[in-house]
Amino acid sequence: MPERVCLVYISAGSNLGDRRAHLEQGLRALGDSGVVPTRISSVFETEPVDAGSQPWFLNIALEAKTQLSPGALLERCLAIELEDGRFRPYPNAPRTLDLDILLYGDWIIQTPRLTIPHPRMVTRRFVLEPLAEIAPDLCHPVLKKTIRALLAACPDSSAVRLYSPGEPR
Ligand code: PH2
Ligand code: MG
Ligand code: MG
Repeated sequence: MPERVCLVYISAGSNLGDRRAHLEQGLRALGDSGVVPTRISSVFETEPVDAGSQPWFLNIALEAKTQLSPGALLERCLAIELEDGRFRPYPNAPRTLDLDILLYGDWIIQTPRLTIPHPRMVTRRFVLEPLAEIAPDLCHPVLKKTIRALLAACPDSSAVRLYSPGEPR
């Protein structure tokens, strides 16, 4: 375990069951695992991207402090998804909870199991909008652009809007 505390950014999503409760359970479980949220975005309701015909998602982004190594953080995220009841019948199936590591400090990691920065974060509005709300001036360590600039240049036109429960779509 690295001795230094690292600031990490995680995208969380849910499009199955009580979506909001799954996101809240994810936040609680991360905190209990030593991944302490320092900033949490609003909840956004988002159109599915690259996932066929599926229910819409709730997505958030969070900033957290942790002493877990990148590999240990990945294992914790996967374990929390499972503990929350995630079941993977086929790739990109609807999910109760998905926790994706976007950034780990300014580290650049490429292993068979883990690529950081997350390779698809800059092409997905459902990731960039919540992230820009909590960290607009954060710099992408490979592209050397801020999250604000990446969002402004994002070609993804899928719908991403603030979630207000009860409102008709
Ligand atoms: N996650 C995916 C694929 N597509 N679309 C939205 N709107 N939100 C997601 O979290 C999402 C997705 C793969 O993990
Ligand atoms: Mg994902
Ligand atoms: Mg995932």
